[in-house]
Amino acid sequence: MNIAATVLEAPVILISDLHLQESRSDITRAFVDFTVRLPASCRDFFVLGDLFELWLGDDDQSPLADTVASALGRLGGRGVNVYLMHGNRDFLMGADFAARCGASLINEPYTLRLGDVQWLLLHGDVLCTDDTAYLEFRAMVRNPVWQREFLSRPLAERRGWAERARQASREANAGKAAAIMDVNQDAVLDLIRNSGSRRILHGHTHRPAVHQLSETGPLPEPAIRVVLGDWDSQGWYAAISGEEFRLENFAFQAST
Ligand code: LP5
Ligand code: MN
Repeated sequence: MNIAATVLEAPVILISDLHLQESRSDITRAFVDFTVRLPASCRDFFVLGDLFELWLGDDDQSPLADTVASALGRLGGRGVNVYLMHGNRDFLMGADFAARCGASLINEPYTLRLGDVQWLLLHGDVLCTDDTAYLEFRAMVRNPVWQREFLSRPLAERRGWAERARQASREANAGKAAAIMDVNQDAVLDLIRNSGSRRILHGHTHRPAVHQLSETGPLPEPAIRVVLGDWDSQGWYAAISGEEFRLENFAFQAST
C-alpha cells in the first residue's frame, strides 16, 4: 500500500535541494506526489535552488524536465504561485523553462512579506563566505557574459565541462573542512542587520535545522535561521503561516 505524506496546511510552502536526476526516479516521484498533495490552503510554493542535480540550459529537453514542468504547471492551474530560485547546480535555468513551468524566477535574497512578518529567502551558498574557492567559481559562472558564451556551446560540450566541474568540485570538497562548507556566522549576522529581516530561510548546506540567533550581543533582537534539508532518503519542506513556521520531513513512499 502506498500511504502518501500529508503536507501541512499553510499558505506558503518551501523546498530546496531535490537534486532531481534521471537516475533517482524515487525522488522525482516523491516530488510529483508532493505537488499533488499540496493542500488547498497553499497560495505560494517556493523552490529555493538545486531543484535539479544539473541544468545545462533550457534547450536540454529531457523527460525529467517535462515531468517537472507538468507538475509545476498543474500547481499554477490550481491557482498556486510557483517561484523558482537558482541553486549552485541549476543556475542556468532560464526564462523559457520557468515559462514552461508557469513559474516566476526569483533573485536572491528574496523578501517574502506576509503582513508584519518578513522572511529572507536564499539558496544559501552566498553565506558560505569561508569557501573562497567556491565563491570565485560562483562569480565566474554567474556572470551573464560567461553564461551567454557557455550556453552558445553545443550541449555535448557543455556536458563535458559540467562533468569536469563536478569532478573538480568533488576533489576540492574532499580536502575542505566541513565548517568551510557551512555558512559563516558573520555573513548571517550581516545579512540580518542589513536587511532588517529577523527570519532567514535557505538550503544548500544539507544541514536541516532551526537556529535561534542570540538576542544578546551582536543582534538587537532575536532572529532565526531555518535550513531546509536535501531530498535524498527523505523529503523536507518548510510551511509558513502568519507568525508560525514548521520545518518538516517525511519518508519517501515505496512504489506500489
Ligand atoms: O555541488 P557540490 O554540493 O558538490 O559542491 C558545491 C560547490 N561546487 C559547485 C560546483 C558544482 O558542483 C559544479 C556543477 C555545476 C555545473 C553547472 C554548469 C556547468 C559549469 C561548467 C563550468 C566550467 O557548486 C563547492 C562547495 C560546496 O558546494 C559547499 O558549499 O564547496 O565548491 C567547489 O567545490 C568549488 C571548488 O572549490 C573550486 C572550483 C571547481 C570547479 C572548477 C571548474 C573548472 C572546470 C574544469 C577544467 C579542467
Ligand atoms: Mn546547493
